[in-house]
Amino acid sequence: MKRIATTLTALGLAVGLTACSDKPATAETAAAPEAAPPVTAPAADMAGMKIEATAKMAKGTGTVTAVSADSVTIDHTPIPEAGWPAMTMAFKASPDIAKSVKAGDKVAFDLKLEGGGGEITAIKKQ
Ligand SMILES: [Cu+2]
Repeated sequence: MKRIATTLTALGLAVGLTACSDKPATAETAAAPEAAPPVTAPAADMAGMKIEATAKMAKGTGTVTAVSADSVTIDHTPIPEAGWPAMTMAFKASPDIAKSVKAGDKVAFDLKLEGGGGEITAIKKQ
């Protein structure tokens, strides 16, 4: 009840000020409190985007520096989809993909982003 009284007082002041200054500011002032609640909506959307991002695909290019049975290490250029700068890192890869490249190969690859890393789903020598 006290809050309502305060609000009414504030509105009264706003109307009073508007009447004096003769500006159409009242509409904006009155609209502001109504516009505030939806601010939570974008936050919820962001949470949804994060979940989506964990299963996101990305493309990259770089030079293979090492290969193991189930990983390919690539000195890659920046990958904006993952928010990564250029760096050398090991990616998970199926044996078939790992077998198809060797250290020194310049490659273009598709990544399935997961956690802080990624799995190479396709790789092609350039
Ligand atoms: Cu990286």
